[in-house]
Amino acid sequence: MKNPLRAGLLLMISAGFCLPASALIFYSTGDASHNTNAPAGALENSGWQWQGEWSGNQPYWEYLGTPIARHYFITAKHTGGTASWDFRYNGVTYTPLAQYEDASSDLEIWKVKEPFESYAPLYTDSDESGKGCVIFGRGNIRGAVLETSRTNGWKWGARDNVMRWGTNLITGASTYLAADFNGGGSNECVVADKDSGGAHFIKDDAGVWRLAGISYGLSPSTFSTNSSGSNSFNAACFEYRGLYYYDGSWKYGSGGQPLEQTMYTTRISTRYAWITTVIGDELDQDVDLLPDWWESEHGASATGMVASADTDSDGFTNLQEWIADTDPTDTNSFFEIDHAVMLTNQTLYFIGSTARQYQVFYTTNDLADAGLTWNPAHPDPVWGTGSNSEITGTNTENTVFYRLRVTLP
Ligand SMILES: [Ca+2]
Ligand SMILES: [Ca+2]
Ligand SMILES: [Ca+2]
Repeated sequence: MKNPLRAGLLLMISAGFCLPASALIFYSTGDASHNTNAPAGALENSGWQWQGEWSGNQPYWEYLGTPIARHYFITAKHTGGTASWDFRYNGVTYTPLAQYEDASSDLEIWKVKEPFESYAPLYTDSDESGKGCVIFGRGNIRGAVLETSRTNGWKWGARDNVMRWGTNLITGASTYLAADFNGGGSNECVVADKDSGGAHFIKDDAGVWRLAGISYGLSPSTFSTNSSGSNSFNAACFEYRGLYYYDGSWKYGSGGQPLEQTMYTTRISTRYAWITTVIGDELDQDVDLLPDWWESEHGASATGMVASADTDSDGFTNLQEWIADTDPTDTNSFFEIDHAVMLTNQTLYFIGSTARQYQVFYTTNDLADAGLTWNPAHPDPVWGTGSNSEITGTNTENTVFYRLRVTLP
């Protein structure tokens, strides 16, 4: 039985039944401040920067989610999130708009209203087994030693809602990624209650850290010292011979080898097709902010354009041309104010995309002034209307400079 990481919630899954998981518990230390800052060195940029917080219980940010496209983040279905919850990423709070539950796994994707400025690449290869992974969680810390007569694990301690990172080695990859709790280095961890939704990142053969899994649960996670389970407790345990454990029924741990708890993680690579159907046109495999479809249309392949390059030498990078919805292969197609008519009401004309929003700003400063102030010339951004797009300012100054801003919603 695999126990998903949220205490009290039981999920039926094809492999048996599971109890959800939460905060990381380390083999090497019970120090609650261990690994509470972004990993450095060989593990720098291994996913910490792509963790967002997901909660319906503010001021506590209970779970984690990972942005995977401009308007989508992925988390664990068994967290039970609803549209009334908030998602917070890099200090910005995002509004959930739509929920997509995977019928075949514990994955859940949410569409949000406001766009993400960055998002994580996905692990799509099926070679996860044997690779190390970096894990993020914000659940329970390590509690009391399980048994005083021997060291075989720790009970789940208090929940401090602090994000931590740890590592483990993936030893199996089928429906879930599996990793054992057996002391593999100073950062080895397993998940505990409220770590659900946290990400597991693996480095691919090209050296890019990618989202490979979402924390699901542990097997077993509930133990007892008697056959009835009357004094049951949750624990991180690397040797449960001599203890009773719950696996659909109470069983006794026995045998000739140590019984190590196994962590199960919902696998991204086997659900990639479903993920791409949800995020659709926003799929951006190389996470350079240019969607695959746009790179395919204008470049050599779905990942063949360089965002910072100016392919057609018109002075605008490919990323700027995507934002403005201009043609990155046509030197005559770029973002500009076409002309202005200066009457009582001053109107700017431009070629505007119907898929982009525009706003005019003005300043009465000289453009060479330090601390130039730009003011909106009209209240709200407006959608482009094609080659005849126009915006009339409501400002009344006699001498001003205008500028036009384009936004990708
Ligand atoms: Ca791209
Ligand atoms: Ca260009
Ligand atoms: Ca162009």
